[in-house]
Amino acid sequence: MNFPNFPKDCKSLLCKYLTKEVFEELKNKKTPNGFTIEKAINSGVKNIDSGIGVYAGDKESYDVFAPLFDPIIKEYHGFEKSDKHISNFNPKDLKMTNPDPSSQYILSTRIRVGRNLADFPLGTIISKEQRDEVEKRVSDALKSFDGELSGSYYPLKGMSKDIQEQLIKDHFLFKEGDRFLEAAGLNRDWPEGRGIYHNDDKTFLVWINEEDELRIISMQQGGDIKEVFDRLAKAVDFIQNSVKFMKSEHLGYITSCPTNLGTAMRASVHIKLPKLSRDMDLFKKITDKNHLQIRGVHGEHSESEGGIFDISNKRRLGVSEVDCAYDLYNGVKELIEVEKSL
Ligand code: ADP
Ligand code: CIR
Repeated sequence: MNFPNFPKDCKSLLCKYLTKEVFEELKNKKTPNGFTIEKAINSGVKNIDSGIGVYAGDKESYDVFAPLFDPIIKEYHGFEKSDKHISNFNPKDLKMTNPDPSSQYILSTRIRVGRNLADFPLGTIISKEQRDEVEKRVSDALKSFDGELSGSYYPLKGMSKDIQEQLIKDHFLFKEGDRFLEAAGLNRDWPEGRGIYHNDDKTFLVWINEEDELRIISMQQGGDIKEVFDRLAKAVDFIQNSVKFMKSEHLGYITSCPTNLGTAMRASVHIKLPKLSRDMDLFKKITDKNHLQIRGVHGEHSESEGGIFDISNKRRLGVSEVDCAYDLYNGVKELIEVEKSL
């Protein structure tokens, strides 16, 4: 592979940090699973509008290709090589009330964590047989849930298009044909090995074999961040009793996209801010100050609709799970106060 040519206006972290020198240093390297720099950068090379543009193939990718991953991790999470990642997923340390008790602004709250299994490569290079094995191990583990979290596993293969589309529209299921994931190798053999587990109320869900092997999700209407967090903490604790997650001392939970390392947690609200969103500079100033990201209402790379935005924590590494939830809480409180004042 030759050094890729990025257009002048390319804003991805890939094109910022993939210098000719870094490329020369990495171009002949391989991880034990055979992951190469060509595979790592393909998504950002094919999608020049990427924000980041790189994916990992296994835990070792983050060491073998460190000259590219390290500066990206530093810029995205503010996490230095010498920093330590310390986890705290203890609900007792999250003390907060609902920031919008009358549900005037917050429509819904969702918190997810990404996880991958310790014994397999990441989805970018996993084989079909390995992916099927992940699906089996995880869906079997989920069968032992009882009470509020008990539910059923619905494989994507065989699901009717109507049901699939409704689940996507209602924000419960991952979308199909994402071009960033496609170029990263994450859509190979679609829909084999993919599926969704959920309880009856759809307040607890697990996506299997999308961008990460597991996305464990807690969500509900309204703005009770703590209730959503507590449910997720309980579920994650339960799942890790039966399956071993991929983890590193330095980078926390290992995920295919470097933006998800560490806690792999994205805590978000769908929030209606019709006045503030007329002044996007002010809106961005508040979200930047509070380490928050703005997404559209159908998730990443989607547009906002009707003044409703998806607001979530941006940092996930070098901060704890409790910190991620506080980032969301503090930011949302300020956004609501400003919206009220306008
Ligand atoms: P992820 O959070 O898993 O990285 P996306 O940004 O693609 O991925 O979002 C996945 C889905 O979750 C989308 O349908 C999105 O609308 C939905 N979602 C995210 N946050 C919320 C929320 N607070 N309330 C309801 N749905 C949400
Ligand atoms: C991009 O670079 O824009 C995509 N590869 C997504 C990056 C971050 N989002 C994610 O991990 N879902």
